[in-house]
Amino acid sequence: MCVVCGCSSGGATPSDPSVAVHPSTGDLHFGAGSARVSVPGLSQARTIKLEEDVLGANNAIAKQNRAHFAAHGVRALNLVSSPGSGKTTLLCATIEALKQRAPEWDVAVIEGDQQTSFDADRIRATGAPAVQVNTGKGCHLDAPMVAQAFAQLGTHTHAHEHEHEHEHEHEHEHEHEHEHEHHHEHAHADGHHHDHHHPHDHAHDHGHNAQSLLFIENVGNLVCPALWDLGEQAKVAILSVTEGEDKPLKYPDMFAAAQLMILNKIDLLPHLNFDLARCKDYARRVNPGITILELSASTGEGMPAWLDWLLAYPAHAAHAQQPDARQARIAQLEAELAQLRAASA
Ligand SMILES: Nc1nc2c(ncn2[C@@H]2O[C@H](COP(=O)(O)OP(=O)(O)OP(=O)(O)O)[C@@H](O)[C@H]2O)c(=O)[nH]1
Ligand SMILES: [Zn+2]
Ligand SMILES: [Zn+2]
Ligand SMILES: [Zn+2]
Repeated sequence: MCVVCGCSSGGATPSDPSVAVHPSTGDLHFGAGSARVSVPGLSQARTIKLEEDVLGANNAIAKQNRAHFAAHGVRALNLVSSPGSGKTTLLCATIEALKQRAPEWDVAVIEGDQQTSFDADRIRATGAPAVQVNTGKGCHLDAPMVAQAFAQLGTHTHAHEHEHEHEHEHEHEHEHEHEHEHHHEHAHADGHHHDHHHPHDHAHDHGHNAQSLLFIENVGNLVCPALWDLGEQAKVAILSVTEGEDKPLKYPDMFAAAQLMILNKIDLLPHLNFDLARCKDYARRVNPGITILELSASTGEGMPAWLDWLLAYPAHAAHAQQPDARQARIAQLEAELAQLRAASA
């Protein structure tokens, strides 16, 4: 018997219960354990605990982001996809289209990429403010990155300057790291929570900023961004028809976490064997409630329905109140951790 892998002479079955071996093909499934991932040197229980801790820290900031966005009348959307699905192209087209359709809306973008700022430059070329976040080796944006990027955005600074003009005297204490200048202070009992219900009118809801969209282009990656709450109101998964219709089944977490799936590059359909109906069916299998839109960011086909969805967005805001996929995942992890503890006790 090999000490390292635990295989016995009778058959090559690893002792690690988190790895499942298919009896006939020998295929390995490292996500078969309760943690759904295998980390060398860590037990499933320890892995779950680690994930809980890391996600828990992220979630606390995400909650602050959500309150902060709400305080500024900002609706934040987290755009997730594989690399090259057309996120930046869609954003540029959307910003241009909104100039005509809804010029009163403020649009700003946080651009996540590992190394370059090409995409932020493309957004800035439309005239919309954009802040690039380079993640380096990181494969997803997290809530603290978004908090800091939001603080850099011009629209945000403007809002706070506006408050100053109105000479508010209320106290405002930011317990989290927040680099933007607050010319006023308000009391935040639970971290950064802008209380917009306090009696004197607060600049955050003076209304000039009430229709503001913040697009967060996540790092192109269909795996990690599903788990990370940035404080957005909705995740929008963009799948281009060149990627194959089975992506929702291959990356179920991502499509389960999204409220909307955009099928992009439909202008290419005549050249492909992409089965639209099957793709939609797969997406609905992992997420029965998902809205699906087909469009081409290049030709503009299908853009009106996307703009309708964006502009009707208050109707979708209820999602933000409901426990999202990630919270459900944490609850599931907690339950599994409790079971593991009970089993080992
Ligand atoms: N034919 C066609 N090409 C498109 C469409 N949308 C985007 N593209 C092309 O797809 C390529 C990738 O588009 P991007 O907008 O850079 O994609 P992205 O998702 O921002 O890429 P990353 O930031 O690298 O993840 C570019 O060559 C675009 O011109 C579309 O609707 N139809
Ligand atoms: Zn603020
Ligand atoms: Zn991009
Ligand atoms: Zn990641």
